[in-house]
Amino acid sequence: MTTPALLPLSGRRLPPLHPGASAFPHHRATLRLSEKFILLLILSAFITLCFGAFFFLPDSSKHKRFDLGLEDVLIPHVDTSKGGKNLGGFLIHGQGHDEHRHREEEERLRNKIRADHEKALEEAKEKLKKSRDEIQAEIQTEKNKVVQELKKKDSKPLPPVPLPNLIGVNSGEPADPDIREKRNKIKEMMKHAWDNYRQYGWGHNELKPIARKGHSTNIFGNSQMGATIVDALDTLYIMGLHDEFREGQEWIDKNLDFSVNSEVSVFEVNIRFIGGLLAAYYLSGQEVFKIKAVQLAGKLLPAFNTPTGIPWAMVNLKSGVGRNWGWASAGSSILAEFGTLHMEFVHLSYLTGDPVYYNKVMHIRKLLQKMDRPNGLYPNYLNPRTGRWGQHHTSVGGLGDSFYEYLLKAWLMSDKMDTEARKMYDDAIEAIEKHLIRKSNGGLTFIGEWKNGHLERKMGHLTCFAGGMFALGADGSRDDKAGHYLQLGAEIAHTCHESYDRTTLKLGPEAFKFDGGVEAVAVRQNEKYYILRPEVIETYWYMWRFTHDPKYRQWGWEAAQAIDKYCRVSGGFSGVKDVYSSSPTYDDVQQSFFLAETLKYLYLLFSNDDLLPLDNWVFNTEAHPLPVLHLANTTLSGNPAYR
Ligand code: DMJ
Repeated sequence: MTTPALLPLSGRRLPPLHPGASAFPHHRATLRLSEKFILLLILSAFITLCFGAFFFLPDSSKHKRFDLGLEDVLIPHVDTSKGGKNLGGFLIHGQGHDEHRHREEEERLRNKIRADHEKALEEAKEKLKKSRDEIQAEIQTEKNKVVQELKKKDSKPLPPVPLPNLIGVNSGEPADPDIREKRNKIKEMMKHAWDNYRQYGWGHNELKPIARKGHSTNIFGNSQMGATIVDALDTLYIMGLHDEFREGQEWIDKNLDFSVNSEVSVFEVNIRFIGGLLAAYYLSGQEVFKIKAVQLAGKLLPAFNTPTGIPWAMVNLKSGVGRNWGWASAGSSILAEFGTLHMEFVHLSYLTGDPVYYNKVMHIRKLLQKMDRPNGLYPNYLNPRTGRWGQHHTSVGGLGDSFYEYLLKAWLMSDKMDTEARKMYDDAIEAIEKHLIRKSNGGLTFIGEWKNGHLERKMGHLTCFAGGMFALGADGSRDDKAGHYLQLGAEIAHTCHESYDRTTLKLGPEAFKFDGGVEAVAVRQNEKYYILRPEVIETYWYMWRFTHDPKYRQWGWEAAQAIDKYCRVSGGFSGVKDVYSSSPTYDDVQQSFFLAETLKYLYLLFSNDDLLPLDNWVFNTEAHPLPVLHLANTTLSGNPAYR
């Protein structure tokens, strides 16, 4: 027999008996006081158990009431004065006759339960006889019914708005046969990426091109939202891949459903889904994309319910509950995330006539304007509860990048009317030039990161987009420094090209240093990967548009060839883990931005400038083109900012 463990309330074990001692040392007829005490203890525990069981056993009267829905048997009442019996709040009337009736009812109940069970059993047997495909088809039909119902509920007609000037959506054919061939090669790469996703990952967010199956990450939540379809649509459209575009449209129409219990990144869903849907709408004129974009935007709005109006990083599309990334400094929201909503939200207000979206992003802007900025720089972290900065880290790469981009693009997208945004951009860029931009010993211009009071001489692949941004912002810059900013863009493009050229695969690493004799080279193993990112090619394209210097097409072609040689596999395109290794291993992910951005920028690089001209279109940070809005001519009810 084992000694019963005696646990006092505090949870601490009582001191053990001395070694070799029994818990019941004297088995004599006469019980000593301590033995009596133990027996008493056991007896009282037993009584407590019985007492507890009496109270906690399920109340059968409740079961009748709620599980079977037989309200007709039990009348909710508490008045026992008329000879009724009160059973847990429900009253059964009369004794003799009523008892008989009660027995009959019980019998009826039992029969009903039996009959229900048998029916359920029969149904289950029938189901099992069906093939897997038949069962799946039935589930799909049910799902479609629900989707149709939801559609009816959600698709309130939107007010008609004057469409902006949508020019250059299907032109750009180059006359030069060599350039045409290159452009066709990029289109072929797009087809390879799409066809394999179509075959192996359809409806999933992304593709694993080696395992040949769907892939997803936490930014998309836990449901299949077809991120690659939505992200790729406008690229398919401008490349003239119309059958593929229609397939995508059909999937979106039938399957893209946002009433899912899924926690997604507000930023990623905005730039990839809302941006992608809006661009597809403007290019093709198909209403379904506009309707879906508006439905989705409505699901993101609860993320703004914070004490400051700075949105959470993530929101559950069903419950509307938001929260921030666990890794972010002191529960902060991220500058590049809450600061990269403006373009899409302005378009949403424009298309719906509802100022709610516009007000949300303008509120963020106003709040940021009021805040102190260390050295004129915007830190990457801001706490949405307190409205205070988190760690004073500043970056033009990850965590900061597209905030600056959207200030400039807000101005451009408003047909240069939004001068407040332009001023914020100019101020920010001046501080960045002063504190973050340096020349390396070897003469390469780089943009470092501000961390804990000093400059880290490291630049990310993400930061390379800034070359294009400087060039795009050159025209209209303060003190007429257009030439200076175009030159800065060219220097960043050169540095980023070097980061590609100094690798074995001629593909750029995730981050590269300018320190201790190292120039534009990754040092840490976990910074040597290339995941099909677009930023360097994006900068080549902007520089090409503004300068027509053939070197940018040359550099873009080098990158395209390297991607085709080292990232292409029979099941699509994959990222590589080490750009300095001659036998690289794959990460087995075909990112949705490869189709949305990398291939689109390459295609535009080998197209004429009349395809999506920059005077009429502004590209969001995921390369989705949105038309310039001549807001001065647009009146939005209730919003003075639009008048
Ligand atoms: C894209 O999703 C967007 O460009 C975003 O702004 C940051 N980076 C990825 C691609 O690298």
